[in-house]
Amino acid sequence: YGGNLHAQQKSDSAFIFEPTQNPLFTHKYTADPAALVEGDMLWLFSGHDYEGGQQGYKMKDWLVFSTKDMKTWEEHPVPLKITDFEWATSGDAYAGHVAKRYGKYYWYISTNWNGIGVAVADKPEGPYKDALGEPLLTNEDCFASTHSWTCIDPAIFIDEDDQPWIFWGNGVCYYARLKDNMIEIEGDIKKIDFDGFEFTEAPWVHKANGKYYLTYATGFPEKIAYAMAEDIEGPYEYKGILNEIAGNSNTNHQSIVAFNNDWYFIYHNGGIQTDGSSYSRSVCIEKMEYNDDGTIKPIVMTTK
Ligand code: FUB
Repeated sequence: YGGNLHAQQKSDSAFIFEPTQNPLFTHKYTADPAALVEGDMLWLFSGHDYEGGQQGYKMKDWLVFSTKDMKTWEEHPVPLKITDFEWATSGDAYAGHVAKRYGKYYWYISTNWNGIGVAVADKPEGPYKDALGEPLLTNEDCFASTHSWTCIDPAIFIDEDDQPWIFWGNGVCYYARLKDNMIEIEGDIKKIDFDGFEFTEAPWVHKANGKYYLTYATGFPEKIAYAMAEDIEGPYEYKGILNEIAGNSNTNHQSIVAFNNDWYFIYHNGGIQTDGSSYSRSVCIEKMEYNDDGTIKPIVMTTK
Protein backbone atom coordinates (compact mmCIF):
# COMPACT_ATOMS: atom_id res chain seq x y z
CA TYR A 1 0.00 0.00 0.00
CA GLY A 2 1.57 3.26 -1.11
CA GLY A 3 0.80 6.61 -2.60
CA ASN A 4 -0.99 8.99 -0.32
CA LEU A 5 -2.12 6.30 2.07
CA HIS A 6 -1.08 5.37 5.53
CA ALA A 7 -2.74 2.01 5.79
CA GLN A 8 -3.08 -0.23 8.74
CA GLN A 9 -4.50 -3.71 8.64
CA LYS A 10 -7.50 -4.08 10.92
CA SER A 11 -8.18 -7.74 10.32
CA ASP A 12 -7.34 -10.29 7.63
CA SER A 13 -9.36 -8.42 5.05
CA ALA A 14 -10.21 -4.97 6.46
CA PHE A 15 -7.89 -1.97 6.17
CA ILE A 16 -7.90 1.52 7.65
CA PHE A 17 -6.66 4.37 5.43
CA GLU A 18 -5.96 8.05 5.92
CA PRO A 19 -5.88 9.51 2.41
CA THR A 20 -4.49 13.01 2.23
CA GLN A 21 -5.26 13.92 -1.38
CA ASN A 22 -7.21 12.98 -4.52
CA PRO A 23 -7.50 10.33 -5.85
CA LEU A 24 -8.79 8.95 -2.59
CA PHE A 25 -7.29 5.47 -2.79
CA THR A 26 -4.06 4.59 -4.54
CA HIS A 27 -3.75 0.91 -3.65
CA LYS A 28 -6.58 -0.11 -6.01
CA TYR A 29 -8.37 1.39 -8.98
CA THR A 30 -11.89 2.43 -8.02
CA ALA A 31 -14.69 3.68 -10.30
CA ASP A 32 -18.39 4.58 -10.44
CA PRO A 33 -18.79 5.75 -6.83
CA ALA A 34 -22.16 5.63 -5.09
CA ALA A 35 -22.38 7.04 -1.56
CA LEU A 36 -24.97 6.30 1.11
CA VAL A 37 -25.16 8.37 4.30
CA GLU A 38 -26.49 6.58 7.34
CA GLY A 39 -26.34 8.39 10.68
CA ASP A 40 -22.76 9.37 11.37
CA MET A 41 -21.31 7.13 8.64
CA LEU A 42 -20.75 7.65 4.94
CA TRP A 43 -20.62 4.41 2.99
CA LEU A 44 -18.88 4.50 -0.36
CA PHE A 45 -19.65 1.73 -2.83
CA SER A 46 -17.54 1.56 -5.94
CA GLY A 47 -16.63 -0.41 -9.00
CA HIS A 48 -13.17 -1.91 -9.24
CA ASP A 49 -10.92 -1.63 -12.26
CA TYR A 50 -8.18 -4.15 -11.78
CA GLU A 51 -4.47 -4.08 -12.30
CA GLY A 52 -2.76 -5.66 -15.23
CA GLY A 53 -4.37 -4.93 -18.55
CA GLN A 54 -8.11 -4.78 -17.93
CA GLN A 55 -9.76 -4.93 -21.36
CA GLY A 56 -12.46 -2.28 -21.66
CA TYR A 57 -14.84 -1.81 -18.73
CA LYS A 58 -14.72 -5.48 -17.82
CA MET A 59 -14.62 -5.49 -14.05
CA LYS A 60 -15.13 -8.48 -11.76
CA ASP A 61 -16.35 -7.13 -8.44
CA TRP A 62 -17.46 -4.13 -6.42
CA LEU A 63 -15.91 -2.59 -3.27
CA VAL A 64 -17.16 -0.91 -0.10
CA PHE A 65 -15.49 1.68 2.11
CA SER A 66 -16.76 3.68 5.11
CA THR A 67 -15.83 6.84 6.97
CA LYS A 68 -17.14 8.96 9.83
CA ASP A 69 -15.06 12.06 9.18
CA MET A 70 -13.93 11.96 5.52
CA LYS A 71 -10.38 11.55 6.81
CA THR A 72 -10.08 8.01 8.10
CA TRP A 73 -11.52 5.33 5.82
CA GLU A 74 -12.06 1.64 6.30
CA GLU A 75 -12.06 -0.77 3.39
CA HIS A 76 -14.26 -3.78 4.05
CA PRO A 77 -13.92 -7.25 2.52
CA VAL A 78 -15.17 -7.57 -1.09
CA PRO A 79 -18.97 -7.48 -0.67
CA LEU A 80 -20.22 -8.45 -4.13
CA LYS A 81 -18.90 -10.06 -7.31
CA ILE A 82 -20.36 -10.34 -10.77
CA THR A 83 -20.33 -14.13 -10.33
CA ASP A 84 -22.89 -13.67 -7.51
CA PHE A 85 -25.41 -13.06 -10.33
CA GLU A 86 -25.66 -16.37 -12.19
CA TRP A 87 -27.67 -14.80 -15.00
CA ALA A 88 -24.97 -12.18 -15.69
CA THR A 89 -23.26 -14.30 -18.29
CA SER A 90 -21.29 -11.45 -19.88
CA GLY A 91 -19.42 -11.11 -16.57
CA ASP A 92 -19.16 -7.31 -16.49
CA ALA A 93 -19.44 -5.46 -13.17
CA TYR A 94 -20.65 -2.03 -14.27
CA ALA A 95 -21.89 0.85 -12.09
CA GLY A 96 -24.18 0.33 -9.10
CA HIS A 97 -26.02 2.13 -6.34
CA VAL A 98 -26.95 1.06 -2.79
CA ALA A 99 -30.17 2.21 -1.09
CA LYS A 100 -31.56 1.44 2.36
CA ARG A 101 -35.17 0.49 2.97
CA TYR A 102 -36.80 -0.97 6.11
CA GLY A 103 -33.47 -2.06 7.59
CA LYS A 104 -32.20 -3.81 4.47
CA TYR A 105 -29.62 -2.65 1.93
CA TYR A 106 -30.31 -3.05 -1.78
CA TRP A 107 -27.40 -2.96 -4.19
CA TYR A 108 -28.58 -2.25 -7.73
CA ILE A 109 -25.83 -3.26 -10.14
CA SER A 110 -25.43 -3.05 -13.88
CA THR A 111 -23.84 -5.37 -16.38
CA ASN A 112 -23.04 -5.11 -20.03
CA TRP A 113 -25.61 -7.08 -22.10
CA ASN A 114 -27.51 -8.60 -19.18
CA GLY A 115 -29.15 -5.53 -17.68
CA ILE A 116 -29.64 -4.41 -14.08
CA GLY A 117 -29.84 -6.69 -11.05
CA VAL A 118 -30.38 -6.19 -7.34
CA ALA A 119 -28.70 -7.84 -4.37
CA VAL A 120 -29.78 -7.52 -0.75
CA ALA A 121 -27.96 -7.51 2.60
CA ASP A 122 -28.70 -6.93 6.29
CA LYS A 123 -25.68 -4.66 6.71
CA PRO A 124 -24.22 -2.01 4.38
CA GLU A 125 -20.91 -3.87 4.18
CA GLY A 126 -22.70 -7.05 3.15
CA PRO A 127 -22.52 -9.88 2.39
CA TYR A 128 -24.99 -9.27 -0.46
CA LYS A 129 -27.06 -11.94 -2.22
CA ASP A 130 -28.85 -11.75 -5.55
CA ALA A 131 -32.45 -10.88 -4.56
CA LEU A 132 -34.21 -12.08 -7.71
CA GLY A 133 -32.18 -14.75 -9.49
CA GLU A 134 -32.82 -12.80 -12.69
CA PRO A 135 -32.39 -9.19 -13.86
CA LEU A 136 -34.68 -6.48 -12.52
CA LEU A 137 -34.45 -4.67 -15.88
CA THR A 138 -33.19 -5.76 -19.28
CA ASN A 139 -32.61 -4.18 -22.69
CA GLU A 140 -36.18 -5.20 -23.61
CA ASP A 141 -37.41 -2.91 -20.82
CA CYS A 142 -35.51 -0.10 -22.56
CA PHE A 143 -37.84 -0.21 -25.55
CA ALA A 144 -35.50 -2.73 -27.27
CA SER A 145 -32.73 -0.17 -27.66
CA THR A 146 -29.99 -1.91 -29.57
CA HIS A 147 -26.60 -1.49 -27.93
CA SER A 148 -25.53 -3.98 -25.26
CA TRP A 149 -24.92 -1.34 -22.60
CA THR A 150 -28.33 0.35 -22.90
CA CYS A 151 -29.57 -0.94 -19.57
CA ILE A 152 -26.88 0.25 -17.13
CA ASP A 153 -26.15 2.71 -14.35
CA PRO A 154 -29.04 2.39 -11.89
CA ALA A 155 -29.59 5.33 -9.51
CA ILE A 156 -32.14 5.12 -6.71
CA PHE A 157 -33.92 8.05 -5.12
CA ILE A 158 -36.39 7.68 -2.25
CA ASP A 159 -38.53 10.80 -2.11
CA GLU A 160 -39.91 12.55 0.96
CA ASP A 161 -43.28 10.82 0.38
CA ASP A 162 -41.36 7.50 0.71
CA GLN A 163 -41.77 6.60 -2.97
CA PRO A 164 -38.65 4.85 -4.31
CA TRP A 165 -37.62 5.64 -7.89
CA ILE A 166 -35.03 4.10 -10.17
CA PHE A 167 -33.28 6.01 -12.97
CA TRP A 168 -30.87 4.36 -15.41
CA GLY A 169 -29.72 4.18 -19.01
CA ASN A 170 -27.16 4.87 -21.68
CA GLY A 171 -28.12 7.20 -24.52
CA VAL A 172 -31.63 7.50 -23.06
CA CYS A 173 -32.41 8.21 -19.41
CA TYR A 174 -35.16 5.85 -18.28
CA TYR A 175 -37.00 5.96 -14.98
CA ALA A 176 -39.71 4.10 -13.11
CA ARG A 177 -41.25 3.72 -9.68
CA LEU A 178 -40.04 0.85 -7.54
CA LYS A 179 -42.52 -1.09 -5.44
CA ASP A 180 -42.26 -0.86 -1.68
CA ASN A 181 -40.33 -4.16 -1.69
CA MET A 182 -37.56 -2.48 -3.75
CA ILE A 183 -37.19 -5.49 -6.05
CA GLU A 184 -40.05 -4.93 -8.50
CA ILE A 185 -40.88 -2.14 -10.92
CA GLU A 186 -44.25 -0.44 -10.39
CA GLY A 187 -46.15 0.93 -13.37
CA ASP A 188 -44.72 2.15 -16.63
CA ILE A 189 -41.11 2.69 -17.60
CA LYS A 190 -40.70 6.24 -18.93
CA LYS A 191 -37.98 8.39 -20.48
CA ILE A 192 -36.71 11.75 -19.28
CA ASP A 193 -37.28 14.30 -22.02
CA PHE A 194 -33.92 16.05 -22.38
CA ASP A 195 -35.17 18.56 -24.91
CA GLY A 196 -32.04 19.07 -26.98
CA PHE A 197 -29.28 18.28 -24.54
CA GLU A 198 -27.29 15.09 -24.59
CA PHE A 199 -27.53 12.33 -22.01
CA THR A 200 -24.75 9.72 -22.17
CA GLU A 201 -25.13 7.75 -18.89
CA ALA A 202 -24.63 7.85 -15.10
CA PRO A 203 -27.84 9.52 -13.87
CA TRP A 204 -27.96 10.52 -10.20
CA VAL A 205 -30.96 12.22 -8.57
CA HIS A 206 -30.84 14.27 -5.40
CA LYS A 207 -33.07 16.87 -3.81
CA ALA A 208 -32.09 20.10 -2.08
CA ASN A 209 -34.19 23.09 -1.02
CA GLY A 210 -37.29 21.49 -2.52
CA LYS A 211 -35.76 21.13 -6.02
CA TYR A 212 -34.86 17.95 -7.88
CA TYR A 213 -31.41 17.74 -9.41
CA LEU A 214 -30.60 15.25 -12.16
CA THR A 215 -26.85 15.02 -12.76
CA TYR A 216 -25.51 12.82 -15.54
CA ALA A 217 -22.58 12.17 -17.88
CA THR A 218 -22.76 14.00 -21.21
CA GLY A 219 -20.69 13.63 -24.39
CA PHE A 220 -17.68 11.30 -24.72
CA PRO A 221 -15.13 11.77 -23.23
CA GLU A 222 -17.67 12.55 -20.56
CA LYS A 223 -18.37 15.69 -18.59
CA ILE A 224 -20.93 15.82 -15.80
CA ALA A 225 -23.92 18.05 -16.53
CA TYR A 226 -27.05 18.78 -14.54
CA ALA A 227 -30.65 19.80 -14.86
CA MET A 228 -33.22 20.95 -12.30
CA ALA A 229 -36.95 20.37 -11.90
CA GLU A 230 -39.85 21.10 -9.55
CA ASP A 231 -41.18 17.56 -9.96
CA ILE A 232 -39.19 14.34 -10.03
CA GLU A 233 -40.68 13.48 -13.42
CA GLY A 234 -39.71 16.87 -14.82
CA PRO A 235 -39.70 18.85 -16.94
CA TYR A 236 -35.96 19.17 -16.26
CA GLU A 237 -34.27 22.44 -17.18
CA TYR A 238 -30.65 22.13 -18.32
CA LYS A 239 -28.28 24.08 -16.06
CA GLY A 240 -24.88 23.39 -17.60
CA ILE A 241 -21.67 21.50 -17.05
CA LEU A 242 -20.77 20.74 -13.45
CA ASN A 243 -17.50 18.87 -13.90
CA GLU A 244 -15.14 18.77 -16.88
CA ILE A 245 -13.53 15.74 -18.53
CA ALA A 246 -11.89 13.72 -15.78
CA GLY A 247 -8.21 13.73 -16.67
CA ASN A 248 -7.16 10.55 -18.42
CA SER A 249 -10.58 8.94 -18.10
CA ASN A 250 -13.10 8.87 -20.95
CA THR A 251 -15.86 8.25 -18.42
CA ASN A 252 -16.91 10.21 -15.40
CA HIS A 253 -19.54 9.07 -12.91
CA GLN A 254 -20.79 11.13 -9.99
CA SER A 255 -22.51 10.64 -6.67
CA ILE A 256 -23.84 13.60 -4.66
CA VAL A 257 -24.64 13.45 -0.94
CA ALA A 258 -24.96 15.69 2.10
CA PHE A 259 -22.85 14.56 5.06
CA ASN A 260 -21.92 16.31 8.32
CA ASN A 261 -23.32 19.66 7.07
CA ASP A 262 -21.47 19.66 3.76
CA TRP A 263 -22.40 18.55 0.26
CA TYR A 264 -19.96 16.26 -1.53
CA PHE A 265 -19.41 15.54 -5.21
CA ILE A 266 -17.80 12.12 -5.54
CA TYR A 267 -16.57 11.03 -8.98
CA HIS A 268 -13.75 9.21 -10.71
CA ASN A 269 -10.83 10.27 -12.87
CA GLY A 270 -7.68 8.75 -14.35
CA GLY A 271 -5.49 10.37 -11.71
CA ILE A 272 -3.14 7.45 -11.07
CA GLN A 273 -3.55 5.67 -14.39
CA THR A 274 -0.24 5.05 -16.08
CA ASP A 275 -0.99 2.96 -19.17
CA GLY A 276 -3.09 5.48 -21.11
CA SER A 277 -5.95 2.99 -21.42
CA SER A 278 -8.71 4.96 -19.65
CA TYR A 279 -9.68 1.72 -17.90
CA SER A 280 -7.79 2.42 -14.68
CA ARG A 281 -9.94 4.85 -12.78
CA SER A 282 -9.80 6.36 -9.30
CA VAL A 283 -12.46 7.84 -7.04
CA CYS A 284 -12.04 11.47 -5.97
CA ILE A 285 -14.08 13.74 -3.68
CA GLU A 286 -14.75 17.49 -3.82
CA LYS A 287 -16.99 19.69 -1.69
CA MET A 288 -20.03 21.02 -3.54
CA GLU A 289 -21.78 24.37 -3.02
CA TYR A 290 -25.02 25.93 -4.22
CA ASN A 291 -25.63 29.47 -5.40
CA ASP A 292 -28.50 31.46 -3.85
CA ASP A 293 -30.77 30.60 -6.79
CA GLY A 294 -30.25 26.86 -6.24
CA THR A 295 -27.83 26.31 -9.10
CA ILE A 296 -24.62 24.47 -8.25
CA LYS A 297 -21.16 26.04 -8.36
CA PRO A 298 -18.90 24.30 -10.93
CA ILE A 299 -16.83 21.51 -9.41
CA VAL A 300 -13.11 22.04 -9.85
CA MET A 301 -11.10 18.80 -9.78
CA THR A 302 -8.37 19.01 -7.19
CA THR A 303 -5.55 16.82 -5.99
CA LYS A 304 -6.22 17.92 -2.41
O1 FUB B 1 -17.62 1.38 -15.28
C1 FUB B 1 -18.39 0.92 -16.38
C2 FUB B 1 -19.20 2.03 -16.96
O2 FUB B 1 -18.37 3.13 -17.28
C3 FUB B 1 -20.25 2.60 -16.04
O3 FUB B 1 -21.37 1.79 -15.93
C4 FUB B 1 -20.44 3.93 -16.69
O4 FUB B 1 -21.14 4.85 -15.91
C5 FUB B 1 -19.01 4.34 -16.95
O5 FUB B 1 -18.40 4.90 -15.83
